[in-house]
Amino acid sequence: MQKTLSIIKPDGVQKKLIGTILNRFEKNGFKIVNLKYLSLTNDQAGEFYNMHKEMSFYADLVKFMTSGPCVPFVIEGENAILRVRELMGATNPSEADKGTIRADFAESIDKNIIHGSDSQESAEREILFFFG
Ligand code: 3AN
Repeated sequence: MQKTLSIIKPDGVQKKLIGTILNRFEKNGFKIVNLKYLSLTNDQAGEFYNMHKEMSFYADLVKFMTSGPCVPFVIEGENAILRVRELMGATNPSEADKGTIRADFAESIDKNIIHGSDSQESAEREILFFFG
């Protein structure tokens, strides 16, 4: 059993996809074990993505993540970290496999609907970040 952190990003909330996305995970056998609806401040978004601080897309990423409310949630299940990322699809939706959340709903690499922790270490850090 593993826990991982996912976020329905501002574009997902704006497009009224909260229920659809949570259902994707529930129907694939996962449990949602914590959830919030909030707006990130600049400082919070900057800290959450601090590993990307040197990247050209960092400023736009922070701007996008603070552009509206988002829904961070904790998913629990077998091999959750990897399987959640499989259900999300590739970072760039044009490269995401058919039937994945990003292939079905995301517009572009910078507005890509959903986040999912990429390792055990990230999952622990990110769950702590949102849920203490
Ligand atoms: P993932 O969310 O698939 O783990 P990361 O961690 O590499 O992807 O990137 C974090 C976020 O930064 C992505 N979800 C996306 O919103 C944004 N991002 C990543 N690469 C790019 C890029 N080349 N151009 C614009 N935004 C990007």
